[in-house]
Amino acid sequence: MSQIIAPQTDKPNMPPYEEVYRNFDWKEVEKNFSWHETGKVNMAYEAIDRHTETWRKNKVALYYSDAKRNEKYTFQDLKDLSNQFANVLRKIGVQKGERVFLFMPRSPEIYVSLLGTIKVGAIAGPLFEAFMEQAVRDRLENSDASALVTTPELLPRVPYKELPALKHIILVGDGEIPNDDGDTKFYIYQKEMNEASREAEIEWVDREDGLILHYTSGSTGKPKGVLHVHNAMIQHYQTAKWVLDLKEDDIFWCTADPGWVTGTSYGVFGPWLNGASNLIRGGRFSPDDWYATIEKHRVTVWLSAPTAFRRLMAAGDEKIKEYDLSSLRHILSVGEPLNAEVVHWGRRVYGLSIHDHWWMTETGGMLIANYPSMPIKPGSMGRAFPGIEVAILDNEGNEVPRGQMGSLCIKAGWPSMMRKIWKNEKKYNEYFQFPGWYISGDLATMDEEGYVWFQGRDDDVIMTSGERVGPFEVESKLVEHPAVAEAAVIGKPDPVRGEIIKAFVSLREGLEKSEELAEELKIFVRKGLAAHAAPREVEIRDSLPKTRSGKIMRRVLKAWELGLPTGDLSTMEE
Ligand code: 6R9
Repeated sequence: MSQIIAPQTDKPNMPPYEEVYRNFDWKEVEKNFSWHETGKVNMAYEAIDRHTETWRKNKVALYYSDAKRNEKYTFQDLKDLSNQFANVLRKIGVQKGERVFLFMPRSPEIYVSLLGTIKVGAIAGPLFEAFMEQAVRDRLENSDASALVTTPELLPRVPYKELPALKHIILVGDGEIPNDDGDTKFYIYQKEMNEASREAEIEWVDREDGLILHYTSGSTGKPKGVLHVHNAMIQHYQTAKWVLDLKEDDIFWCTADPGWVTGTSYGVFGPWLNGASNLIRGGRFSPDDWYATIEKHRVTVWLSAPTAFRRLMAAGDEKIKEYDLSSLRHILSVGEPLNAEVVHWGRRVYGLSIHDHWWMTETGGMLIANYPSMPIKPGSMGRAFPGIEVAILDNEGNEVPRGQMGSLCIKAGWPSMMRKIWKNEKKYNEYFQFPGWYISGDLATMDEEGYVWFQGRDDDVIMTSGERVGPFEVESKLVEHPAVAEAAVIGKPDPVRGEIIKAFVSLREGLEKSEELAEELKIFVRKGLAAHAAPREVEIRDSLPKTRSGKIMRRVLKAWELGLPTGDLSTMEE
């Protein structure tokens, strides 16, 4: 198989793997936090306020830049601002446990709102800015969100008059409060902030109280609300320390948006719990912009996704020579399979191995990783984090021999494990069908040394450019179009994006297929759901393969598409 690459980093935070894996205890990690003794916990305090009681008070916590803004915030600044926002929420009457959603383009205000929300003990719900009306509605409806922070530009996508639980909307940026605001009260962020005090009482909560709600897609049904609790900080802290290898002088750049779990667990919590400086870059991906960002901010630790690395690879090695990337000392990747080829390319052009690691929205934090202290096997996701037990199980829940493919499962009970699927206990229980084990839905193999190799998803979930898309959501949108009778959506392998979304549709009676209609359907999903969820290919067919019970057989379409054997067709309709 592929070669082994020896560790490169000098003095990594993590001691040698075998030693630490044997002796690790999460209980010891808790001792880094004062709530270990007091029982009074709040993530925002541990991530921000705590550092203002030390010399880190005036250390830059957040470097923010986009095309228009270029700003710095110290830990003290973030403490003051989040206190102000907490006071805004208190003034309008938001209580502990209520859901406060954040629907904005990347900006410092998202981070301030997120921290302020957590300070009052409310549960934060970050939404990706590209969501269109249906996606926004599903999430606000399911969570019964009582408050929303958004911008005037995004407000038209929020059907607030049809969301009875949504009582307050706080608008960030210049804009008018709508004339006809129904039962929802509107506030202007800057005005409220200006009037709010910088002193605020923190709502001390239980370690098992709700912190954040991230919606994610499964293969069936509406998106699921994955609830994480304050206790997750134990895992965020330790994984950021050992996997991200964050040190006092680092400038850490996580390229993920806070609408996705990577953008909060490792774009907010992990680094700040460690007192590190975070860089946030707004705007869209472009190779020049990204390299210029690393050069300008002297980024030292960089966490991104395979799709970005593949696009940078496609942009050519020459481009890299135009920038000074010498500040980089550690690079990481997550979200999709990182091809061994990309690891080798990284070593050639950046002089650094890209460290792949694995986890999911549901797991709240990293569980399997390549550590700076451990040799890398390119193409592998690495080994179990200390305190984590990984097993590859068969359909009965028995461990398969090393090297054989099976279901990637984790011994239940790590600190950042989700605590709920919001209002859906049945879904939650589906993850735990083998007693004591969490079933990830991924297929993998494990080698003799415990390195885990990703083999695919066990379901129909699509991974496109690092974003998880449930086929059902896209299909539901497509069938809303008046021309569409039925729709089936698959992920089609793509060298750059990992997978692209391909939709198969059949039309209503009497309608003719055309190129124009196929284009129109792509736009329909883009505008109605989200750009990243829009199919890049639409194929109009006379009918779709179905089971006798009427379920559309996505796997058959996929096999046809890829020219693979279709497998068992016994349940297929004539
Ligand atoms: C953090 C995050 C989770 C799914 C997961 C798996 C895929 C994540 C991977 C990987 C191959 C890796 N995935 N890391 N596949 N290699 N290193 O991505 O969360 O958006 O919930 O996605 O992503 O299929 O089950 P989320």
